[in-house]
Amino acid sequence: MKTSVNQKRRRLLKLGGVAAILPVAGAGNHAAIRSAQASETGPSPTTDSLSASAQGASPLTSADQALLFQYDQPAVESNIQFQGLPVGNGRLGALAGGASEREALYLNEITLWSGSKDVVDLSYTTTGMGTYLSLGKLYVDLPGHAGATNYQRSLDISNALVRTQYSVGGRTYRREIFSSFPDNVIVVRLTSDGGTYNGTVSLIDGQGTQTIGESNHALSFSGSVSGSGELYASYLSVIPDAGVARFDSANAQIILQNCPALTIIFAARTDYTGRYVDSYLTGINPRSATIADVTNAAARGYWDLLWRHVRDYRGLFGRMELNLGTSSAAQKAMTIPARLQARGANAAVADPELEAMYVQFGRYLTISSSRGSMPANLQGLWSTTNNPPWMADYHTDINVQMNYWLADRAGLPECQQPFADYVTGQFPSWVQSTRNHFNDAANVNYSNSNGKVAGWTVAISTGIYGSIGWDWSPPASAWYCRTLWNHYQYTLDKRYLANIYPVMKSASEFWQTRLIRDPATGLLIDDKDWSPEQGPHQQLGITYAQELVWDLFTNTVAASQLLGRDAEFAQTIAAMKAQLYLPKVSPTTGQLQEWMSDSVVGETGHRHLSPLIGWFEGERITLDSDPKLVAGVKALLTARGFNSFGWGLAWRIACWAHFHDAATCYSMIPKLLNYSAGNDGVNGTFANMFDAYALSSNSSAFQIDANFGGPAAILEMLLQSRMDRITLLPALPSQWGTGSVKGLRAKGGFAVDLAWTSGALSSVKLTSVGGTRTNLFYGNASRAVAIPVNGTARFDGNLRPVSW
Ligand code: FUC
Repeated sequence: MKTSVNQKRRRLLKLGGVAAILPVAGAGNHAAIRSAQASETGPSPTTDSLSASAQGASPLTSADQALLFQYDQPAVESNIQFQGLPVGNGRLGALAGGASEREALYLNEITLWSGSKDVVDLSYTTTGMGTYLSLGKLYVDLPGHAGATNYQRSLDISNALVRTQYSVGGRTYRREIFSSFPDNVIVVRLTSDGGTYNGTVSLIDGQGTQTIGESNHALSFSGSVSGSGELYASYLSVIPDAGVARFDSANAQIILQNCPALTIIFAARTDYTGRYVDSYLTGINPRSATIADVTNAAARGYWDLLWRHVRDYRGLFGRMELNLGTSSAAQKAMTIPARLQARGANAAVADPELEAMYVQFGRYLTISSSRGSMPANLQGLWSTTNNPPWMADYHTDINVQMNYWLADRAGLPECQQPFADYVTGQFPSWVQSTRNHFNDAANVNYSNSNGKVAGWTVAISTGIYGSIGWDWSPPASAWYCRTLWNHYQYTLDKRYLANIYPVMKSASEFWQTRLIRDPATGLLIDDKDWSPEQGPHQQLGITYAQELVWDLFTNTVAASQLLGRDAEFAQTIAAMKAQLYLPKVSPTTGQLQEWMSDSVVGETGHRHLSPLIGWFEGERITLDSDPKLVAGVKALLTARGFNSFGWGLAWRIACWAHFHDAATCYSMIPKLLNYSAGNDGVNGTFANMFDAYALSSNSSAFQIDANFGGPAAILEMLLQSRMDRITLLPALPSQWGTGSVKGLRAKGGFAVDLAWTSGALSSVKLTSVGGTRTNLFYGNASRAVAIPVNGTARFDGNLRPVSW
């Protein structure tokens, strides 16, 4: 491409200032965990003043204050799942490898799935229930940049940017990568201090279609997923500031020649709608929409794209700040793999800034994988193959629910909406499958003995075209409803409640029809079932189900009253709730029973905490409950052990936080943060901070649940809430002696800021986000609070009102 001097100058003004304003922090320049508002300092002194004045003050948190994960090596491409740095706009994402000679982006679009519609697939196959698929790869090959020196890359979660910087031949080269929610594109910007880029840009369809060269140095692919027939398309444009970018038809790639800087803009879409009424797909090829995405983004120019992205992201991310104390200079100087190794190796040496960053990383992943489209799946959004573990689906017996433990607690209520949209969108399929297939002869382990069926439930796995896979799991619908209800508890949003209510009512109808009478007690119990995921099948009255049905009936009655609907139905299920068999403490073991009889035996230390669901995240059993019952819960939790992996640890920490046992909670955090290389069969955290789930002695899989559940459990150590109460610092470990949190959310409709000094609460600020009344608890102090909607109230460390 030939560019006139004036064109070149204009482009440089629009695009070229970015390298100057985004210095990559040097080693040892780790983030202070501090006020995000205070850290929005505007452009750094090196800002290109022309561009800055044209665009207004920078929304970027400056590099010396941002939360950064730093590395001195690129990802090895074959390990990109464990080492690649994630970007995502809730739908369109990538893992970036960052090698100097080859930038590799492993691309995903969260709705790209195989599978059939409305199938009950007991054998759990990729053709029946389906699997999440890889969108493809984007490569920028720069052979001349091999052997770079001064290499650094980082993930900056304050600004949602991946950056790389290195030197070749005395020149410095920089990259920035982000996925923009407002503009629906992934953007890669390459700049240099007087160097040039010579190489290729290529795009590979994960489903195998041929990449096409388009006019104006663009590439595209599009196709239809075999089986599901889902249509997908992608489009990529390479925009050099100067030099040449041209299409090489022999190899279907763009050739770069002597480009001092360039911008790559990538878009992808599918025809998925998420709605049963559309049969989930429009049948309209999304190609023109992806061309429009790229064209519109290119017209804005890099600076504007970056600004819009960062403003949008910070609008969510900046809502919560967390300070758990200060790490040592030596800790802050470490790269992430070394820092994780150190954290796991020596449980006694706290790294409070890393622990706070782990929480904020969970928020980053929430914003990046759960916005405006599908819920975060087993791998969030970031899967690198067409055969991800467990299809990277939606698992209903802990995993997808745990994915939504964090959003509302951490000030990201809109990120819960994809889960609600998913359930309400699939609901008609699930009702139909339950009606038509739940009582099939093949479902001998779970079907209703009375031969009747109503309402809905699902299997252990759910896909995206209304299909469900593996064994039926009768209590799964009740747990999905708990996740839906939870969002109402935090937001008091009645419009949302009206939207989810039919789903809750229908799940209650399922149980109204399914519950049977226990001949021994005359009480209502679950029919044949399996306690996830252990012990014998065909068990009656399992604790997991009794607790979840109690929860479902309680919340459905509350919802019906709040909405003024179905009074008679609510009365009926309230009466059934009063007749539910409630789990007992075993006289022999002293533990809460997982099954109705002690003669049923499972693994004491099993990874699942299914029978503890009424303790967390359910609310039936609390510290105020019958002491014998509480002791039984504690005995079972103790027997389950303290050594688990990702989600098993996260669930355990949340449970121990409800016993106000800070030391036990904290003892499990180094295990969550223990470094896993990916090929060592170690549980913990990979170099890219993704959760590592060991599958065998030489392989671990990425499973995202603990990346949300771990941070949520940490927040439960700082604040616990129910509709009428907020307990402050219930499990604060000595390692986080002095700190603060701003923007935590509490059930009952509140945002809470807390500060503490030497282990003692020093100040509380409560802001209504819809709530007006609650009761604050701290240690032995308590206080009833009434504030107007959107009002605030402040208290000192003894919960005495303070006027500031
Ligand atoms: C559940 C768990 C497994 C795994 C899988 C994805 O079945 O029991 O441990 O997390 O989900």
